[in-house]
Amino acid sequence: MRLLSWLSESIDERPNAVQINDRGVPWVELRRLAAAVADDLHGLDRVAVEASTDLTTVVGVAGALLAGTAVVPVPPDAGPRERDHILRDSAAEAVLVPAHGEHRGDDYPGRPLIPVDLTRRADSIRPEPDPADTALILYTSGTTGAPKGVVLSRRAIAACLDGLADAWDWAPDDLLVHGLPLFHVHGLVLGVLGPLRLGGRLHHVGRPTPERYADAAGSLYFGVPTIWSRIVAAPEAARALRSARLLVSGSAALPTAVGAGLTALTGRRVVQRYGMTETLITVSARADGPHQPDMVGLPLPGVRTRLVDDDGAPLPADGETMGELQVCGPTLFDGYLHRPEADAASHTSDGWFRTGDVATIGPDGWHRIVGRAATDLIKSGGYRIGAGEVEDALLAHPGVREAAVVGVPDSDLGQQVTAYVVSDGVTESELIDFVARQLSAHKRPRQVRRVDALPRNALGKVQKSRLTTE
Ligand code: MCA
Ligand code: AMP
Repeated sequence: MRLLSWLSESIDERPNAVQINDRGVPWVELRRLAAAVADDLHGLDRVAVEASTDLTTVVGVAGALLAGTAVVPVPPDAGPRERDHILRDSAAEAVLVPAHGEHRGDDYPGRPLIPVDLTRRADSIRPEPDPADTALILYTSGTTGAPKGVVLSRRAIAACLDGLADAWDWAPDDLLVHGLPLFHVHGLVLGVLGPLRLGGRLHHVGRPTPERYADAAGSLYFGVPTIWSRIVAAPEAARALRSARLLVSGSAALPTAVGAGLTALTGRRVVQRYGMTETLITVSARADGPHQPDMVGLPLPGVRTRLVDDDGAPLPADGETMGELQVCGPTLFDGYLHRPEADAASHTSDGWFRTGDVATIGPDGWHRIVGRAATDLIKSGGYRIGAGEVEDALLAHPGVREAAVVGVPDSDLGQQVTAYVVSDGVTESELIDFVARQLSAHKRPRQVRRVDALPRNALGKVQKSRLTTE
């Protein structure tokens, strides 16, 4: 079966079947627009895509995948530091950009720009690439250093989407609504490639405000907990979601009160699912199955999970014992680009992926995610942010002598990026803007606190736990 089977075969002429912000096209049109991009890319192995929230991103990604060219999404607001790293590390041969966008040629020095032109169409049909070929290289943060490229095969994406179609009864009569960024798994793989493979209609509302979710009248909604929490705080908008079939939450822990509040206002329970960039979605509750608040569900078809202690010894699935969650199965990535040592560190000798998440598994197989083992990976608004990358960006400022970044609990974002700095002659807002200009804006500290010195142990290592407690 083709990766984008619905798009490749669709004769569906309904208007606005795929709508991003205010611009929509029927499926047949999208197929012809993507075929024109595929013609332009013929022979390229890897192309970067400026992943703005725009129809051109969907057309560009679809065109590349039809052509068998691997896609490297670039966050549209990535500053020069982050963008240069992604382009250099991925060795993308060209960049797909909106034909009439506001990007500047010097944002992508040394790379040919290929415009995605929504006035061009083609009818070419090409053979389906090998399922083992790379579909996406997604850049994601580790605890230290620059983001790593996560290599995802066409086969892994197909396995993930088919598993979710089964779990959620996702079908061609669904209207999927969301407002997620198009450069991560949630918004791009589930939120765009999902409809391109499984059919239905897609309405991306742009910014995910409660009012826009309410007005879209979808049957299936995706959101991160921050979005659901803002919807609960807007009861009128929440009530409009009563007509939806399924509300799905993921990317971070859904607070119990938010899930309960949403159910009270909509009459709909919230299905949770769990995954990572490296593993895609591995565990989910079912649309037609039992509901357990605070739990993320059962493994998807073909996925196996286990809990281990600090020494890697197996732990019981008794619903109480906490351990590191390890996973294996058809949705897993093919490794980090050029990082054999990171591959080795993240896998066990018998080939399981170490998620770094602490979980319990019940006798009934239901999973509960307790939290992350490492404190240097922050989840803010559903975005994964490496403390080390933000610290490196702060230290590039001449006024900053030392920096330590932590995630502080926050009722809106889950965690808030907070920086402690030893600095001279620079204000809090200057440092926030300095980071926002170098990296994607969501990685900027929301607060910067000046300290005289960072607390360190006898070996000179920063003791981050003392920063937030003292
Ligand atoms: C603010 N902005 C700035 C600055 N401050 N720009 C430059 N300099 C500054 N100092 C801009 C931002 O760029 C943005 O612009 C606007 O102001 C608001 O940004 P922000 O404050 O960050 O928005 P927010 O309200 O805090 O966003 C909340 C959110 C967002 C919408 C929930 O966090 C979000 O979209 N989260 C989704 C993350 C996600 O998809 N994660 C999935 C990872 P502009 O207006 O242009 O936007 S994949 C994953 O986890 C897996 C596999 C899974 O399980 O799903
Ligand atoms: P990312 O690689 O950005 O997709 O982030 C993956 C991480 O998000 C996981 O390792 C978890 O810590 C977290 N995560 C994803 N889904 C959930 C969920 N449903 N509940 C709790 N944490 C989640």
